Amino acid sequence: MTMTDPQAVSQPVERVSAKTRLKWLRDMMLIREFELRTMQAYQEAKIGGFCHVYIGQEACAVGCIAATNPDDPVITAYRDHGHALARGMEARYAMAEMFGKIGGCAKGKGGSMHFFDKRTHFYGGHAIVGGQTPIGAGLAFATRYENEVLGQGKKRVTLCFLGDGALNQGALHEAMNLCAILDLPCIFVVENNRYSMGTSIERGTSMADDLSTKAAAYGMPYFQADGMDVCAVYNVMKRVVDRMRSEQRPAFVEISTYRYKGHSMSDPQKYRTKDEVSEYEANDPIRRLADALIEAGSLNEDGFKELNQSVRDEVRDAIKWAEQSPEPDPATELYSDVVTEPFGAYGPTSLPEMCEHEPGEAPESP
Ligand SMILES: Cc1ncc(C[n+]2csc(CCOP(=O)(O)OP(=O)(O)O)c2C)c(N)n1
Repeated sequence: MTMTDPQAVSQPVERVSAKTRLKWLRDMMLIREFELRTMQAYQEAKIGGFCHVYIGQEACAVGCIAATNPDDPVITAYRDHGHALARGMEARYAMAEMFGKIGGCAKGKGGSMHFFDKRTHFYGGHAIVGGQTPIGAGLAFATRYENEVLGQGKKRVTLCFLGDGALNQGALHEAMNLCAILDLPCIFVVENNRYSMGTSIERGTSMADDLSTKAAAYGMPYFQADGMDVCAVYNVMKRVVDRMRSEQRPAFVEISTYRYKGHSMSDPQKYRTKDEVSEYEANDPIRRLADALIEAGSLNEDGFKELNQSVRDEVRDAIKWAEQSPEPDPATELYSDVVTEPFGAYGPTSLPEMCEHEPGEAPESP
């Protein structure tokens, strides 16, 4: 069985309307502007904790998410602002979350790395490298269970984004194995930005020049996309998503991309040269799409400036809203939204024994 699917990657470019591509351009520009202003706010100490920006990788989130239905679950790691915005989270909820304010998507309790928005089926935002992958498998299990056992809902696919650094985490391999043996419709999307903090993929990952081997180990079809081209990402992902929706099994996609900024806000970036960064910046996904639209007569420089102004206004509004949003009140917020054991505080009773009770029927306190 060939793991790569040359057909899927060499098929002619799908026709996407200019209107849709203009929307993708704006979505990418919004993420870029959001991240630039985030960096600024972080430097002004308005944002605390860890903060990882997505600048350079915008085409991955936008192209992939465009290929899904709005109720397909999406989950990712800590570099999550771009995915959340691409999924439709409003910039003000995202920014207020960074500011630790009550108006944030997680009431300011999660911060930059822990965005969450059930309304848009965006399940985070996870800080432990690879930690999101078993949860992605669980989301895929839930959708199949809901469809096939409960007879509710429809066939859905889960998009589980991860960085190349997560390729070497045990949790990912357990998740991939489970998805393979249980036929779970989870698409593992590796955003290969070539670095895991300061470690290059060549130094940290076996078979770095052929990640299809990782998919082959679990019998998953493997696909590749150019992450600096949103249309290319969409074209590959649309086929993968459609195919996995009907086949209801897992797949593995590698998207080649690059982050222009450091790993986090405190990264001196000694592991790469300025020339290397400039080389990727010269192939910028936003400029690339804007140029293609201009060449096709669907956009002109004035239209581009207008788009720029509208995303600036949206992010400025988000910052204002975040600044004005109150701090969470510890008296009410410290103990709310805290998940405890389903039948009360965890005591000496073992969980399997507790699970024998019908839901809602609490056992005697131990
Ligand atoms: C289990 C675990 N080990 C180490 C870390 C520290 N850490 C945070 S981010 C990171 C690098 C991950 O790189 P990658 O998966 O390539 O994602 P990227 O930052 O490139 O998006 C590491 C090692 C962590 N958060 N969790």
